[in-house]
Amino acid sequence: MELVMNSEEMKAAQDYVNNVYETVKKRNPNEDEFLQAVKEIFQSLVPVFAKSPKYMEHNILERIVEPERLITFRIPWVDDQGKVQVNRGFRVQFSSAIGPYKGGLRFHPTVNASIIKFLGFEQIFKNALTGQAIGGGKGGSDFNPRGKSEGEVMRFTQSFMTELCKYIGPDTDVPAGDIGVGAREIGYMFGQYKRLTGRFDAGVLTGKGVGYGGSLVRTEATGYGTVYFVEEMLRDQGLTFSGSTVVISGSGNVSIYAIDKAQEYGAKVLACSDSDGYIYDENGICLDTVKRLKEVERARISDYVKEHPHAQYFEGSTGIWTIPCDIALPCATQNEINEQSAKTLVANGVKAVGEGANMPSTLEAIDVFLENRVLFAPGKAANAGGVAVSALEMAQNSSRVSWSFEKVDRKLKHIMKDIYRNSINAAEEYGYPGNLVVGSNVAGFLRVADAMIMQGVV
Ligand code: NDP
Ligand code: 2IT
Repeated sequence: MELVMNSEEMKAAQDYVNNVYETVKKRNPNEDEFLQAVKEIFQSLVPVFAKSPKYMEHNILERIVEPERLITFRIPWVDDQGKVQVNRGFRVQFSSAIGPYKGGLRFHPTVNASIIKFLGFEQIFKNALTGQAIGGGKGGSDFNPRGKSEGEVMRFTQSFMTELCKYIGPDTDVPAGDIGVGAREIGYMFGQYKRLTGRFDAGVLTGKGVGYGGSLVRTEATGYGTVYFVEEMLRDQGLTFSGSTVVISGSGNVSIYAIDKAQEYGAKVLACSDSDGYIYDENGICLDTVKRLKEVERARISDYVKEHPHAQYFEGSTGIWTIPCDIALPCATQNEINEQSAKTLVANGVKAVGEGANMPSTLEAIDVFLENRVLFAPGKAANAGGVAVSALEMAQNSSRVSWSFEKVDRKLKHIMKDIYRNSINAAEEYGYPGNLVVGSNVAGFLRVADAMIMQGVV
């Protein structure tokens, strides 16, 4: 995204950003995803440095981009054949400027330092946007849950926690789920943490089962929050989900509850996917089938057509973006929409794109959306509902109460509206009206940067 240069201050700010970015590139070679996330955020902040040089004087950028701590560790475990397996574990404790480190854990074979750092870096700004007192962190492992037995998943997850428990705590670092980590894995981790420490530290993890300290609405929060955010963005332009056609990638936690809320709002969801391919149902996706296949049977999305023979299954997950739709919600994984897919969506008349996943659009794809005046809701704003309800779970855990579904849902809706409003206002104030990429990055950054200045050089 090119920002317009119109003053000496802007030139000085751009030079500062370019210089720090070059240092980051040198220090983090071969970390493409991390550099992509850094580049997007840095470029958005140029108008902030131009307007308030104090952030340059305190060299906030070079500090914020360096994790406070990156922990990597060995995870040995025994498979069902009695063979010893070894995976690699990560936790990045990126920023504690405004609260304890907070962010999910991802179990997926593609996990490496670059992936964990891009997610952790994004999380700093996302968490600040929620208005809650949570810093930025992320973790996970290159463990592949696909095809593993219940016993294998439990043994692996316990071994993962045996090491991770040394670094986390309700006031230190509070992990939750992400790709490949849901209520089952959080349960095994909580059990192992309790056994190792001898304490029922309810607030050490979020996304727990409702029966032992979990918050109502946490399961639904990311998908619901994404739809709440996008509805707010649509409403500003006189549009709505009601009567629209929607394509939602993925069929995991975020996708399922995005489908749920979009349908409740009167949209027709035409397609969803998994990493192997996508289904197209012209009658609108049957969510009960998707939920049973994915949440209960842990089956493939291709099985959908066995029960709904009029629907079609196509191999390859990215083909989903060739389906004409009014609203696209990428809810699977990073870089799932490239420049070509973005152009196809635009050519097919897409009006709005809302990122339920983290960084699902490449930088080039974002440019295509912005240049073509597609309403674009970036992930760190649109998918912040998950971590926001995690923070509400922490609040309930510390005060030993549990709130009703309606109460948490109401708070979630308010938080998503506030994030939208604050991001739109920041975009306007810094000279990029309507640009939620700039607006969300700026609004998140200012909160963290001000806290860093107040806390001195630490
Ligand atoms: P899940 O594991 O529940 O589901 C992930 C979905 O995405 C599955 O359908 C999976 O298919 C698909 N997928 C995963 N990797 C790939 C890939 N490389 N290519 C194509 N499809 C893929 O994860 P979540 O729903 O929790 O997470 C989805 C996205 O949302 C991630 O980007 C995550 O970081 C983000 N997010 C999650 C939050 C949460 O609260 N859970 C909060 C905010 C953001 P398959 O089953 O074949 O692997
Ligand atoms: O990317 C994310 O915001 C998450 N995976 C949720 C993190 C959390 O701590 O709830």
